[in-house]
Amino acid sequence: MAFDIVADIHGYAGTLTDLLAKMDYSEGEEGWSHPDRQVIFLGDFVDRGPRQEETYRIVRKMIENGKALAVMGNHEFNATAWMIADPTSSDNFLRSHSAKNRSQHASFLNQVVEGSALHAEMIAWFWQLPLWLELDKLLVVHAAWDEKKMNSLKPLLAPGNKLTACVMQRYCEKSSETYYAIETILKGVEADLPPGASFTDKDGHSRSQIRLKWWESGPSSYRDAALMAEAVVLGLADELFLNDPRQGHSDHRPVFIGHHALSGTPKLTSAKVACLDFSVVNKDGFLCAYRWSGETELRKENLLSVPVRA
Ligand SMILES: [Mn+2]
Repeated sequence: MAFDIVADIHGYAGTLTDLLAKMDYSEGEEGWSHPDRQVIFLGDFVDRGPRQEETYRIVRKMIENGKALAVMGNHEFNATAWMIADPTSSDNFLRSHSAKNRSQHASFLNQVVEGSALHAEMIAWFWQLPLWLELDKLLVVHAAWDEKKMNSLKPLLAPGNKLTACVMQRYCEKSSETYYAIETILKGVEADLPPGASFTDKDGHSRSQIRLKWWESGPSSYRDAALMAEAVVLGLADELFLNDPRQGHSDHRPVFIGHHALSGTPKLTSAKVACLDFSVVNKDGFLCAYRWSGETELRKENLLSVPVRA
């Protein structure tokens, strides 16, 4: 099977259909399809963008008609946790309904109407998304492939690597193995900057942690180890970092990830790991895909992208 792996969409349904059309998919009675290829979506269908319900409908229809596969992103996980009662937390929900969390989720809650039947339907569908896909010749996960952490989750997951109430409950304990496993898989591997160092993210928040190229290992500077937008990377120290959480990656299969909000013209991350998230949420961002046809070494000519449109 040949797959077109598509990055984080965040409600940009028009940009998604631009990308599908560019890859010679067409829309028929059964939704978008290609005669001999399938899409694999990397998650993060919702939050931020203008047409979140439509994005959900396009993706869901493709999956139900056997034209696509998908994994869960951290935004679907957070949307699910937002709805789960947690009597032990200060405001009774697994994901706190704090002002900060509500503002991050506001465009979704407004577009689907919080508490509506559509809201419940979408959350029920999010539960069905696998946390990762391990195929014969390729690996797909939203942010980081970590076999040890995946193995720790497997006994707690439903068949097909899907969330369960048990996983959600254990995730509540912020020091649990389950919490760290979910955080790594869906949000990536992070390291602290040197004491006193920080950068400002796109929402204006000061950050003292960077996201890492988790598949590498060995001595590295903060700058070389970071998997982040270019403007952030160039501002990082060119000195070796300590307390390195990276474990390398030995699986021979290529890995596709999203999540890391890279900037600039889409380019291939490496021959074995491709991050396809080029920030569709930015006005100069791109929605990016990789057209995979069985190769074990990824090739830059198989990357394809379209500029964002509302
Ligand atoms: Mn994400």
